Amino acid sequence: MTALSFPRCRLELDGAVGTLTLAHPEVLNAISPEMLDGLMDALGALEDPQHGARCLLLTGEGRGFSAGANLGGSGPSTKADDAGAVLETHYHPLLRRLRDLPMPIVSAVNGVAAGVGMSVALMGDMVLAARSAYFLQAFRRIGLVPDGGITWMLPRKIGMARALELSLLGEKLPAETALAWGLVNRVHDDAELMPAARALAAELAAGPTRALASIRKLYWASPDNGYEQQLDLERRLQREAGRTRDAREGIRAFLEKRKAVFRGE
Ligand code: T3D
Repeated sequence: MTALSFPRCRLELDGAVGTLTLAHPEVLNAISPEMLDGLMDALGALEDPQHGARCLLLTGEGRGFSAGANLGGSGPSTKADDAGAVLETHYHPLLRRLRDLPMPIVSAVNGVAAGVGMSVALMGDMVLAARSAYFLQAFRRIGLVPDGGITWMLPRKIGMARALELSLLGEKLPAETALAWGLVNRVHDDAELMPAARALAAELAAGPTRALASIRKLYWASPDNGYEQQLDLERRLQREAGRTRDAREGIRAFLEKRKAVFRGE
């Protein structure tokens, strides 16, 4: 295993799984520009081919996933003229990078995911939550509006009525309710969360990575595409997938009645 440290986060590379941990537990991993720079650098290391990572596992250190933007130090309160500036300079590049990552993302929500911390947690293609975890649209509690792409994502995942309710009332959404609403994929007993998340990440990391990356692309494109555009995109990405070594191996393995061995090529 290789462990790499970055400002307010760390990346552990174990086989083909890269675990990226938000690491500022004293403030429930509240996100600062420093942490955002660290996360960008960590993603750079994750994508470095020499590490061979084929799945990202995202989680938080301590009892929280993230309490959203760090309200101390250089937080929004110090930017009365433009509380959104850091979105453009720091958050949006990170979110776009996660959206475009050429490998699947598993989020393990180990505790509270509040404010923009909830936006980051929900960047997981598969979101697993500890039974004690909860989500919180904290923004309205401090007189701000939801950000980090959440007003695009929430209505698409849980419908407009529930999205508005969460954001307008700013009440806690427990993990079990998030599961019932389709916001998370699985809820695990707290002690079981990380073993389950690691097992899922390892399974995805052993998959046909290029096809999985294209599947991510298809679903990210789907909400904004018409049916015809989506058919075209499927056609284009299928051509690419069909040319991979993994597709040749997958079909050969099926015909030979054995388990395919994918290499992410
Ligand atoms: O310019 C921009 O950045 C714009 C972008 C804005 C995006 C946003 O995310 S805005 C929303 C920011 N987040 C919040 O408003 C949530 C604030 N936190 C809370 O409401 C509560 O901490 C929680 C409900 C999340 C958890 O409550 P609890 O009781 O489990 O923990 P706690 O005691 O409140 O927090 C533990 C410590 O973390 C505490 O420090 P202390 O007293 O032990 O020294 C607390 O102050 C600190 N902490 C928690 N959240 C933040 C924080 N410190 C800085 N920033 C935080 N967001």
